[in-house]
Amino acid sequence: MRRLEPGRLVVATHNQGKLREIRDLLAPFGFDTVSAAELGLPEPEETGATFEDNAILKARAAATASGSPALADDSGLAVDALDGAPGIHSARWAGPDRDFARAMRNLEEALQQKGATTPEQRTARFVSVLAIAWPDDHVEIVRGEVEGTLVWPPRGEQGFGYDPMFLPEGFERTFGEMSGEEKHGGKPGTETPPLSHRARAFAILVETCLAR
Ligand code: ITT
Repeated sequence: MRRLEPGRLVVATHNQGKLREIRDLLAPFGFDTVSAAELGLPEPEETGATFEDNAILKARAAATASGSPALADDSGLAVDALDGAPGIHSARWAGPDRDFARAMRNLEEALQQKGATTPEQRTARFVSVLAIAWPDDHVEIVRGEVEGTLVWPPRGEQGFGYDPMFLPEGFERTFGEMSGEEKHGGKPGTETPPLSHRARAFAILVETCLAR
């Protein structure tokens, strides 16, 4: 595994919710972060067949265009009753104007069509694959997942995307009802384990690429 040296790090995302979370997670490490959106980099087309493919594609595009290391996140919600959908197409379900109220309604409709009404029939997991790419094309990737069930109606105004529908296993509040801190769970180095898919992936990244 290659260590990420202090300095400028491009956060290769155009999603404000993700950017906020990644900046929170990176805060203790002292990088000089700038997002792909802030640099005016184009959004690469996500043509990969897996979260890994798409994370690498986004990180490489930003590292090549900026000349700095870049961190990308490809993530999504995999619903068991829907054979893993929306999965890598989670953002697309929200349409071009990124309307997640609509995406959640579509998801609920798809669950109703499958007759998925009990919590046992409504299991899902959030997946986050983080990729760091360097301008010389070297890449490191890690993956984090969190299991839960989908509730209806959506609950809470915090977080982003599908958070108001996602009740993580062992909790009584949806990600939409949690502060950023709660959704991340314990910080690396503390006794509380990380909670969200992104925080879990990040904890592995800390061990492999960021540990001093
Ligand atoms: P970038 O590619 O620019 O990073 P994007 O929104 O297109 O932004 P993805 O292709 O990885 O990102 O799509 C992931 C979608 O999955 C995202 O738009 C959310 O709808 C959903 N998602 C991922 N992580 C989530 C989280 O922590 N909470 C709620 N929804 C999440």
